[in-house]
Amino acid sequence: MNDLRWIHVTGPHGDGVVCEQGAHVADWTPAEHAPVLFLSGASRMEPGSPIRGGVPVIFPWFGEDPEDRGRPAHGFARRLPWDVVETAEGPDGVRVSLQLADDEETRRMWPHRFALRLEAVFGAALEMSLRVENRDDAPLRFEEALHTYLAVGDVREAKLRGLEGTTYVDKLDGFARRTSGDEPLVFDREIDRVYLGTDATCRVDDPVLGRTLTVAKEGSRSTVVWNPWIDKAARLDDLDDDDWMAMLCVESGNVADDAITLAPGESHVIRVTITAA
Ligand code: TA6
Repeated sequence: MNDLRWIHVTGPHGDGVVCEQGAHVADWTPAEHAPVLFLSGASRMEPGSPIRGGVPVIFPWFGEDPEDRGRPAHGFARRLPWDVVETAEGPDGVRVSLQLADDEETRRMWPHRFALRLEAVFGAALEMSLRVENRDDAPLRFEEALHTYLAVGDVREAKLRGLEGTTYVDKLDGFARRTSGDEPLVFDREIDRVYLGTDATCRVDDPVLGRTLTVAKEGSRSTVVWNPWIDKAARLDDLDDDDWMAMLCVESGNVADDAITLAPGESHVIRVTITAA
């Protein structure tokens, strides 16, 4: 049976799970806390299908195929098997490293040579890094994101701080560009926004679970905030109808205006640190 392969990590400060497909962090449960990442119970768990929840690795484009050629939404990296490079106990927790390099299949979809490396440290914090290397002899332009699904008690009671006064693209209103107000973000409808030019740390206050989740980042200028709300959740067959209440995507990447261009041989790293308190 051609099943997905999983790496289970346990440590004194927290446990985690990574799927080799997509180097997909599927769970992080710090000691003394409930799981910090949302994972859909209805997710397809089969080779080639994106996992709904956790931290999908989005590369080399964000959203629909930019050339409208029918290539997979959010790129191909999350659908392919990565190679496990290392699993090692360290001072901050257990580190798992995986890599993906171009091959005939990726070059048919995207004619470039590259290498990706995803590292995740599962401890009192979840530390993730995504390194992109240009192995081509021409410049490499790409979008990327660590598409984090946070677990919340009830999104209607949550507040997101850190994106006040920030320009965003509203994907629900013809990609119109707006600037957010001075108040924390609250959730009473579907939201799908790409905040641009921001390296801000985001904090999600969750009064239902009695915690604040912090998403700090380096090397990322875009933050995407998404909740499907009732109607879109009902249309997604890999999400249970009420799951919209239990999740909030706070994604760290480089999208649209913030896309990255690397010279031959150059590399770029995004780092994301998630904590619960
Ligand atoms: O993160 C925002 C978004 O681009 C939404 O528009 C929604 O499509 C979400 O990603 C999930 O995309 P997926 O391809 O995983 O269903």
